Order: sequence, then structure tokens, then C-alpha cells
Amino acid sequence: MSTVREIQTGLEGFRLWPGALSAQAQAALLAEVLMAEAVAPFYRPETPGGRPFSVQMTNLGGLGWVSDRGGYRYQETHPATEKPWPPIPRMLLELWTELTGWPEPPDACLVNLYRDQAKMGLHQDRDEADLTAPVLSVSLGDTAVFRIGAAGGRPTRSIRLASGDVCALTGPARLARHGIDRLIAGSSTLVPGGGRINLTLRRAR
Ligand code: MD3
Ligand code: FE
Repeated sequence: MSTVREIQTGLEGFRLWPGALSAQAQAALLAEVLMAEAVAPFYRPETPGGRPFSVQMTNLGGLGWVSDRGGYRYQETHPATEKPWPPIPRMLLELWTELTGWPEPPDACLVNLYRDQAKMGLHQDRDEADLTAPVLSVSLGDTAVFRIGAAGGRPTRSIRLASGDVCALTGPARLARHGIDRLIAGSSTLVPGGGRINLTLRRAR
């Protein structure tokens, strides 16, 4: 991993490592996610207003991000099975330390599954207790058209996130508005059935 190269994005605090994960590492990570799915199946959350997300979600780690009519929050159990979330794979914990240098390990890993026309509207991530801690994102499968812009109505930038790309959000970028406009269908064969999986490592508490 020490050979991965960081590219300049021009957005302060947004660090991007294209191709950080080898094809082998991507397959190994995907296998871990598919195993975890047996305990913590992907499900479709609802917004607090009662609209279903087009993205399917599950979580790994002590805490998982959920959304329903009660609002957005982190909780220790899967909303449908009521079981604890499976652990965060060791390779992700190592990646977190290597790329962020943050002294504490992540306690939450949100796993987003995009199939077909799934997308994610522009939003800020602010449900975590310590907003100075970084977020680390790993992309698997089809390339996504990702949009990010500084807060306060400033223009957004469009960046492609391909399978094996890793990005970290720190400093000013941590509170930037961002979302997924669309997938580029058929750009990867990694995810069985097609689509994209994104894992975000976080400090929730
Ligand atoms: C910028 N996920 O889970 S990953 C999310 O591809 C989320 O599934 C998208 O936005 C996805 O909240 C984008 C890149 C990312 C993740 C977290 C961020 C960008 C971010 C947090 C703050 C700012
Ligand atoms: Fe987000």
C-alpha cells in the first residue's frame, strides 16, 4: 500500500488514491462483504419523511448508520434482524491507519449497494460525534460519477470513483456536500449481478 499514489484534487481535505486496492485485494474485500451479508443483509432504508432510498445499505462494526421515520442515527444492531453488525474486516482497519494516520480505529463502516439507477442526492455527513475525524471511502465494482462541493452553495466538482479507488475526507472537505449522480453500468464485472459497493469507515462516537 505504500506504493499507492495520491492525486491532487484541488479541493482542500479531499485526498484520492486511484487504484489503491489491487484486483486481488478488491476480490478479497468483496468476499468479506458478501460473507457479512449473511448476518447483516442489505436492506433499503427510508428517509425520515418516509421515502425509500434507491441505495441499499448494511453496516459493519460496533455501530451502524440507519435512517427511518425516527431520523438518522448510529445504532448497534441491524434494524431488521436486530443482531449486532458483523466486525469491520482487518484489511479495512489497516487501510484506515495507513492512509489516515488517525490514532483511533473506526467504529462504524456503512456499506452502500448501488444497483441499476440507484443514486444518492447531495448531502452532508454530520451524524458523527467528532466531525474532525476523517471518513475513508473504498469503492468496488462499477464506476460512480461522484459530485462534491464546499458547503455554502459553492460550485460542485464531478469526479469518477472506480473499483479499487480510495478517498479520505478531512478538514474542510469533511463537511462538504457530496453525492452520487449515477453509475457507469457495465464498467466493472466485480460485483455479482452488477453494480457498485461503497464502504465508508468512520468514527461515529
Ligand atoms: C465527502 N457515500 O455514505 S463515498 C455516504 O459512494 C456517501 O456511497 C457515497 O456519501 C458513496 O455518506 C460517497 C465518498 C464520500 C464519503 C463520505 C464523505 C465523500 C464524502 C463525507 C464527507 C464528505
Ligand atoms: Fe455521504
